[in-house]
Amino acid sequence: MTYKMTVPQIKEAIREKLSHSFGVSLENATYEEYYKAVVLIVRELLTKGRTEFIDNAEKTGTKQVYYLCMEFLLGRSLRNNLYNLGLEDSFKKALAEYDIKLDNLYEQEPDAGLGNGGLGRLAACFLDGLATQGYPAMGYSLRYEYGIFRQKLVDGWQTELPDFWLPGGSVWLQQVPENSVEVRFDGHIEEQWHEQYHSVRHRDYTSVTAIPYDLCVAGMDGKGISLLRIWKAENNKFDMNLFNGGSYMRAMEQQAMAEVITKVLYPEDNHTDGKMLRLSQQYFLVSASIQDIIRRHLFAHSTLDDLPKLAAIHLNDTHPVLAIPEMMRVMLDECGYGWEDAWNIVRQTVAYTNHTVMSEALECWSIDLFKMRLPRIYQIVEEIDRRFWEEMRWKGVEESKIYRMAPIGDGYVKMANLAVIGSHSVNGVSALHSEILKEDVFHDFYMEEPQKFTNVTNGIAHRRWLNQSNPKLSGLITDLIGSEYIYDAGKLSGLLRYKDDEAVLEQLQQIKRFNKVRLADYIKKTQNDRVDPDSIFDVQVKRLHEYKRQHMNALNILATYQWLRENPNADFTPHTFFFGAKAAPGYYFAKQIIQFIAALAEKIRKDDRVNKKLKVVFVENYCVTWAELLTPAAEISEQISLAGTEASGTSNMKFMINGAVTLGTLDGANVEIHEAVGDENIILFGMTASQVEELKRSGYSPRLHYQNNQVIHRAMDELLTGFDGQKFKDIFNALLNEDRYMALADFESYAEAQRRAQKLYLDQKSWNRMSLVNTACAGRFAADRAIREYAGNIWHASPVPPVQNL
Ligand code: DL6
Repeated sequence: MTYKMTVPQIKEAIREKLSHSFGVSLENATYEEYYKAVVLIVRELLTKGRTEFIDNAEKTGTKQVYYLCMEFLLGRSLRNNLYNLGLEDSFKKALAEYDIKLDNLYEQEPDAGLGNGGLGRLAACFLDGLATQGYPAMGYSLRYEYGIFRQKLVDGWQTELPDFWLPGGSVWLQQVPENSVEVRFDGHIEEQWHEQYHSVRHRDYTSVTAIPYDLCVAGMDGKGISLLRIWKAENNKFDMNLFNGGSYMRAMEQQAMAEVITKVLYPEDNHTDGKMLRLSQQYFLVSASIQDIIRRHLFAHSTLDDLPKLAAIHLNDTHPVLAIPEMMRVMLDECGYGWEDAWNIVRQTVAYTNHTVMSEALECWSIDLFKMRLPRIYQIVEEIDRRFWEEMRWKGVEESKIYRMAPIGDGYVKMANLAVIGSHSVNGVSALHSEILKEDVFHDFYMEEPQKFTNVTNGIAHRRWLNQSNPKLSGLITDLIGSEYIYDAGKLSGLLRYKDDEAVLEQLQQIKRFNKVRLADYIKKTQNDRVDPDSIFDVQVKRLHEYKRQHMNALNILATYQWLRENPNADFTPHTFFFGAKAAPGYYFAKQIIQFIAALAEKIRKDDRVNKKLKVVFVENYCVTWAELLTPAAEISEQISLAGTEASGTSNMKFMINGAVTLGTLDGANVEIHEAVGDENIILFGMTASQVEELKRSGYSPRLHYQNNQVIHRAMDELLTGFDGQKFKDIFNALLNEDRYMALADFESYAEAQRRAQKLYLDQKSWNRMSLVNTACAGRFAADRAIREYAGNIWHASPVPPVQNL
């Protein structure tokens, strides 16, 4: 279908929407109404495009991809959809004729913050990649009323404010009440054996209605459109008797209990706290989604036997893993399948991606809680467990090993084990991470079924993170190598031809400066802080977690500050360190690190001896929209996790494509970035994953680093004496006594890498060349490539054939 709209058509559509949907004239409409009118126009186009795309997929029997994930961190949608549909210019012109700036309408849109960080943003990038590559895909998630909290620092301490995104965000959502499904919790199970068959009755359950809301995501040129279906929990039972008896609150209770399921996104990243509500959210998502997938399939087919041929169900991390027993439940209890057949179908359809090696994030649910809330699902998991033991014993596997691999053990349901057992494919998200899964986290499983394990390195939606966020750089690239890279990011390598072209390198530098000024202006406007655009922009933005080692970065800044205040005339290129990070609300140590960074920023800001050369900015409420401004402006990309801890990272890829140089460890996808750009275009430091393991084995003593390294000693002491009215004793003690992520062991190497970066930066020409090489080599980190690998190696799916071939 064509999405072309002429300027007069757009003008008329806007006028009509304003008048019919909002009852206002062009003259009286607010920016918000203009924004919503434009969204409604785009939404209609997307819906039409999606219908046509899916019709073609169905006609051609193209396999459908279902991507289940508790998080989709979409950010804003308007610019992305207009860009991908090729309509940005026409809308800009049409609106200008009404004296409205399209950029101002973009500002009206709240970020859809339905995710915590990398995991959720990856899912959002994949919707773009799937659509652009022409795979018919649906994402499934929850319609959280409150997304990731808004972060506000009060005296440096993170506080959390609710993020009620729906007033500006719901205009993208189309409610589809006719596709609502029932999800059952609690109660008890009655099983009956008749001669031929066995029936299962779920009694006294709590019923919650799942209502779908759909949001379309356009791929490039709109040839493919992905659909994100997010479920809202409702229960419209209102107890009139209780109400009449004066128990007003109790009359509403059931409704409130149901609605709480999709009230708020859990703000934990790489951590799980085993709460009942979280389990309810997970089951709610998978039950509604699996029922929906099966309903869709049975609408066009008479059996589920061919489901694996026509559908791939992807479990993004362990959060949606209950999809496995839920699918079994539907097939056994509602579709009359026997165990073996149902199990084969499930295993051929479902695949699982692991996104973390953090033990605190590998989910386990207490059996008591699980059994009470999900009695039928528990029975099915027990049966999976029983059969697993039987099969492993039959294969002669050692008992202790079976115990480690079984889905039930130590009083818990172990979600990662269940995921591996119930899927036909397990992958990690970078080459190193996938190796660690095989060698460590899932080693027992790997020894039994090595063919199940594979790798798909993450990727980013480069059209969003380069073309849309950095129009000047993408404009230059298009001038130099044409626009094919927009469809095939591998073509960015054509830029390498210009790596010694002084004029091009000079242009790159100017574009970077433009983006730095743009960021500095925004920081002035939003945080009333002044940043020098001629200083080095050094950025670490990601969730606050000890393993990501923001505290090592801050400790090095503190040491640099100590040195500079004693040597104020030293030769030191002005350097601005940016941090953006949210801490999980209950993660006290992470909040202390934020406080440390904020106090350090303040201390340096007030010190006239150094504040022209050194600056720290803590970006409050880091989110997708902030990332879109920070990424194009960055010159140094801090990727400094302890080797072997970060599964992949994706900000490393976004920075790289925007020409920032990675200063990092050989962790996650940094290893592949290093491979892509070569030694001379990355600043590496620190231990490798195997050196980390070796140090753990031989015994790590952080105290020795404190005692033997004067720089560390002095910086840590200042944590104790404190600054800006605060002391950081807990951070001091944690570093001295445990230092779980070996910040002190890597400190010296990190400080040296920082000095190397300063030195390299002095030669602007060669720095610009490094920057160019990074952009040129970033093609392999596109989501399009990752999607092709998932489709080819895991889902065995193909794009919808072009219409003329139908
Ligand atoms: O795969 C996306 C992203 C990786 O890039 C990060 O390295 C990894 O930490 C993150 N994992 C999680 C895990 N989950 N939880 N909760 O967010 O996934």
